[in-house]
Amino acid sequence: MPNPTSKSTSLQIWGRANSVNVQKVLWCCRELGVPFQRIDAGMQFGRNTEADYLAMNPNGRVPTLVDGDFVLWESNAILRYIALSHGATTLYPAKPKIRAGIERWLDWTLSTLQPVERPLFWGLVRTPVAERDMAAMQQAADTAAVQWRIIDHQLATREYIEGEGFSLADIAIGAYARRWFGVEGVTRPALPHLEQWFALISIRPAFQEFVAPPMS
Ligand SMILES: N[C@@H](CCC(=O)N[C@@H](CS)C(=O)NCC(=O)O)C(=O)O
Repeated sequence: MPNPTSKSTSLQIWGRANSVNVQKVLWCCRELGVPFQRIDAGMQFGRNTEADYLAMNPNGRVPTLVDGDFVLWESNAILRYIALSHGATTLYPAKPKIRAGIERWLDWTLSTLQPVERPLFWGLVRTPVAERDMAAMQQAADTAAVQWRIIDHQLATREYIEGEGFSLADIAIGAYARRWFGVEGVTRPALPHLEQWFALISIRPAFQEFVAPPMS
């Protein structure tokens, strides 16, 4: 049964706390002051392969959001829904060009950044030390660095990723940046704008609460 880690309300978020895609959603909720109940699911907690979970999310992945009788999966779709339904302006501005810029980064995070981050994270965090292939890990880091350089360039002329301030784009990319800067044993290129931005977003209380904890 549910293992609530926050005040019980109608908004439920299913997913283990060490999942990057769950972390993004929790971070967003806290930024907006949206109360929620998180329920462990995925990996060692199971649940996500059971019929009742699959009825909510046929992918058997986390997170899944339940808001009354409304069920939603895909972490970035969940971010958009939470922002829209709580009237956020700077997190997800209504102006088409600004919003489209943010949308671009939300899509890019899942289509381009996540696939190059995953091998590095799994190889260095979820693989026992004795089994780690450090040459392959450095190659993975070099591959990921190509994408982080794009963000570094984007941040050369602005404080936050897109828009008029801290936005959903910072949350989506920031959760992955915690992993990029957190893994050990590989060499990363100096990316000063990215580092400056990460220092800025990582002091946010919601980041500290949900994204900063030790990776596992
Ligand atoms: N594109 C999906 C990906 C979801 C996904 O792959 N979630 C991972 C955790 S980050 C998962 O469910 N892993 C299986 C598990 O936890 O058992 C999203 O953004 O929500």
